[in-house]
Amino acid sequence: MKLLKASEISKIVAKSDVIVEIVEARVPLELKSETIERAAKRFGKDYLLVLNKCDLVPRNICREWVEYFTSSHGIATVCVSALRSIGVKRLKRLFMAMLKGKDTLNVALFGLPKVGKSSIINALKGKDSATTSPYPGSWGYTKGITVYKITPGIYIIDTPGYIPFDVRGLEALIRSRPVELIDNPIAIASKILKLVLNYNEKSVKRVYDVFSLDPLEILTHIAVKRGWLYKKDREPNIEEAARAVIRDYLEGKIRFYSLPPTRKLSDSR
Ligand SMILES: Nc1nc2c(ncn2[C@@H]2O[C@H](COP(=O)(O)OP(=O)(O)OP(=O)(O)O)[C@@H](O)[C@H]2O)c(=O)[nH]1
Ligand SMILES: [Mg+2]
Repeated sequence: MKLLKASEISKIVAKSDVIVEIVEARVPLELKSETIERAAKRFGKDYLLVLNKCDLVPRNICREWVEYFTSSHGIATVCVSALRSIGVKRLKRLFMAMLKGKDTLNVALFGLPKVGKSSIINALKGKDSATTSPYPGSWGYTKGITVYKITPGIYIIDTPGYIPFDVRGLEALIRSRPVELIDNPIAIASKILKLVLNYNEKSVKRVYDVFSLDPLEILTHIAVKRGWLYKKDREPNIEEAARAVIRDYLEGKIRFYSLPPTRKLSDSR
């Protein structure tokens, strides 16, 4: 699976006018990197943070995240959903305003695999030009740097997913390789379930129809319910269930969202 190399970032930033970092509105802080913002500053380029997949998060929570980044950190931030075309026209208008007085505007998109970089380009263009895919490395993921013309004068650079050195832990692990190649999927899926349960106990029940706070119990339930049993001893294949949970998490099937650090956890339940 091809990822964007750190050494390629400076070259792209140097050639661009606007640097856009894409994260998911569900877990913005787990996906945001200092690397992109710093590169934009170093080259004196405009930097914009886009919280994509806002269709998976209540509107007021998206607003709170925008407020958090804009007011507390002075970062220009917008919420969009490439899939549902929410906020896309606004984003386009923003780029058109930035184009004023120039012949061309080159906009570079960066972000971890599967945050929706190529989907945003398609939403801006109004048709499927850039290939997209649901899981890291699955057919259609972005393998190279490609430039797309959005409207006369506005060019958007799509880049392969990037795993920044300062984004570690769960998100980096599940996005840096195809789900089939993840080592120890049971430990990773257990972390996902614990994270989701911490924010919203009900969401696991909604997807898997089991109420438990024990990840292994949940994985066993999924394996039994779906008939995933080892042939030799008929024991539940919880490894298969774990990979299913990782895919569901990446696909946004498990409805959950994190909250800005300024917000109390109990407020969301
Ligand atoms: N729910 C939801 N899903 C989205 C949204 N945008 C993209 N997706 C889905 O997220 C997955 C990844 O989208 P891509 O556009 O391929 O992501 P990418 O960042 O270009 O991924 P790489 O090229 O692998 O780095 C796809 O299954 C999309 O359908 C969105 O706004 N909402
Ligand atoms: Mg892509």
